[in-house]
This record gives sequence, C-alpha cells and structure tokens, in this order.
Amino acid sequence: MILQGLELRRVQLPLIAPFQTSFGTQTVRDIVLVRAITDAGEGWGECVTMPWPLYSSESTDLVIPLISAHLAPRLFAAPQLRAEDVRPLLGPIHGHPMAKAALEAAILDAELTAEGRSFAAYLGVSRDRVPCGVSVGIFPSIPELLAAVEAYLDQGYQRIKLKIQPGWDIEPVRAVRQTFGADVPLQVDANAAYAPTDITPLQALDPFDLLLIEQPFPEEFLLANADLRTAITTPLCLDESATSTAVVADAIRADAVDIINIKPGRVGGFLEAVEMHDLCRARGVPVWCGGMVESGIGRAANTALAALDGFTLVGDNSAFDRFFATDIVTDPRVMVDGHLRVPTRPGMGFELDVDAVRAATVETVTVAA
Ligand code: NPG
Repeated sequence: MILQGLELRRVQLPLIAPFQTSFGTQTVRDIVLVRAITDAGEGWGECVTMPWPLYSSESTDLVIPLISAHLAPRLFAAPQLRAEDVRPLLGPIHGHPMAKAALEAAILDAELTAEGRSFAAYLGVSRDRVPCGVSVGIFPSIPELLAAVEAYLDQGYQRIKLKIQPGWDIEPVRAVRQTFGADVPLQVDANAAYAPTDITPLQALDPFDLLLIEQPFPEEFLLANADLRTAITTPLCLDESATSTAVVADAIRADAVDIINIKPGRVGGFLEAVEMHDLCRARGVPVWCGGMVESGIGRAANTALAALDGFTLVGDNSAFDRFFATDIVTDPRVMVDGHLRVPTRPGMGFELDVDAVRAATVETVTVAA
C-alpha cells in the first residue's frame, strides 16, 4: 500500500458515570482517532492515551503534534507500507507506544479491509466469543461499590476487577467477598499506587483468594515485584511495567511476575501484543487482555485479540455500555450470556458510525504525504 495521508481527529465521548482509578477520575473519554488514507482504501485506529500523563508518560494533547512532526514523516518515507513495517519504521523514535499503536492499527485496518480479511482470521483465532470481565472503579463509599458490583454480576459479567489504592483496599475487597461469596472470580488493580515498602497491606489481601494483584508498584520497579512474590500467595500481574515483549521476558527471567495483562496500546500495537502473547505462552505465563476504556474501534480489535489461545484468563473485555451510552461504531460490542462475539467483518472488526464520529470531533488535523 501507499500511505497518502493521515487524518487525526480528537474526539470526546462522555462516560455514563465517572471512572475513578488511583491516578485520576475520567468523565469524558478524550482520544485521538487516526484515519489512514491509502491507495487501497482507508483504515481507522484509536489512540488510547489518557488526558494526563498519569497512567504512563503519554497524554492525548501531545498525540497530534507528535504524529505530525515525528511519526507520520517516517511512514510517508516508505514507498510501500504494510502494517508489519510500522514497528521497525517507528522504532528509532523512543517511547510513545500508544501513538505508534494507533498508526499501526489504522494501517492494519486499511490493509485487511482491502484484502477482505478479518483481524480474527489474520490472527488465526479459533474461538468465536470471549468471556467478559469488568473493571470497577474506586467509589466514594462501600455501599455504592457493592451496588455497582451487584449490577455487573446481574448483567452476567464473569469476573470482577476492583481498583484499589492505599486506604481503599482491604475493606472493599472484604465487603465484596462477604456480600457476593467466595466463588465470585475477583482480582484487584493498584495502578502503581503502592511503594515497594508497602508489603503489609498487600499481604493482607492474601486471605481473600484473589485471582491476582495487578501492578502494585510504579512502572520501573520491576525487581520489587520479585521480592513481593516471595512475601504473598496471591499471583502477581503486571500492566504498566509490561511495556514490551523484551521487558516481559526480563520480568519472567527475574521471577518478577506470574501473569501479564496485555494491552495493545500500552505495548505499541497489536503486533507487539501478539508477540508478547506468544512469548508468555511459550514460557507458561497466563495472559489476559486489558482495556483502556476504548470506543468500539479498539474494543472490536481487542475482542479478536483476546480470542487467541494464550488468553486463558478473563480480560477487561466489557460491553460498550460499561462506559458509553452510544458508540462511534454501528455494531457496538454487546454482551450475550456473559460473552462478546469476536467480530468477523473485514478489517479490525467494526463499522464506523461516521456521523457519530463527526459529532464527537473537537479537532481535526490532516497530514499529507
Ligand atoms: O474495561 O476498558 C476497560 C477499562 C479497564 O480498568 C481498566 N483500565 O489500569 O487497566 C487499567 C485501566 C485503565 C483505563 C488504564 C484507562 C488507563 C486508561
């Protein structure tokens, strides 16, 4: 394919309720969509940055300038472009995995759409649906948390993830266990809110038979996880720290991890996510597919990714209405019997609702080759 141009659209999608994590509260999903214009047709990708550099170093306001100045010219310089070329072409630019992932996804969408092939077929997945897990934010009170968890269980969610932080950890976990019983598949996510010296509150979670504790420590503290693993019985999962397949290989080698949360945006794209999955599978490390409050664009592709065989744990593969009243695709992921169907349409698995995208757009920048 020849990449002829990029359209970068900043869109703002209101959330049905605030989503609070240890790093901040979102009420609007503020993201950049990438439209790749090629001689073979167009494709769309979603950039999963947050409005502020608190989850990782990237933030939404820097995506359009970064792509325009530094990433797009490297892609335009290639006389012919395939999705597999994007990582090597953008490799010399340090960091910015979410911006790179959005470009790769848009180009992969254009390529697969032109070939009439679905992302699921490209990946070679054998499952046609994936189980739904849900990520439950931090609430002002335990009764409000319990009401939210009850509603998700009633809807059919098969696994609950509670966001935790110092001061909101043991009590919410105990309350959920006491109210809904020992059989509810339950895990917690700290989003790096603890210091490597905070062993005691993490040990105190052991009696609650959690599936895993996710990302207790800041991104760079890889070996602190190896120490923690010797002090707790709950399996330890990495998210923010698992920035690339190479880092995950080191974490496994250092006995610093039991489980990996794979997010295509965090690792620099779907193709890196597949490599990470393959490595973990080869090393016997279970993985699950994380979510970044994606619109229907990213949610469709995540559902196909999560159908790969190594994704043996239930992911944050929630239905669109977990976060949004309406989607920007005409075929949003809906939950049926606690599962999402793996999309089979050509491309990354969604049909864009062009009017909805237009209505949600607050800024458009076109970058020509
Ligand atoms: O279901 O899409 C979802 C959200 C899952 O909790 C979730 N994501 O830390 O894993 C996380 C968290 C997150 C969301 C992180 C948005 C960063 C941005």
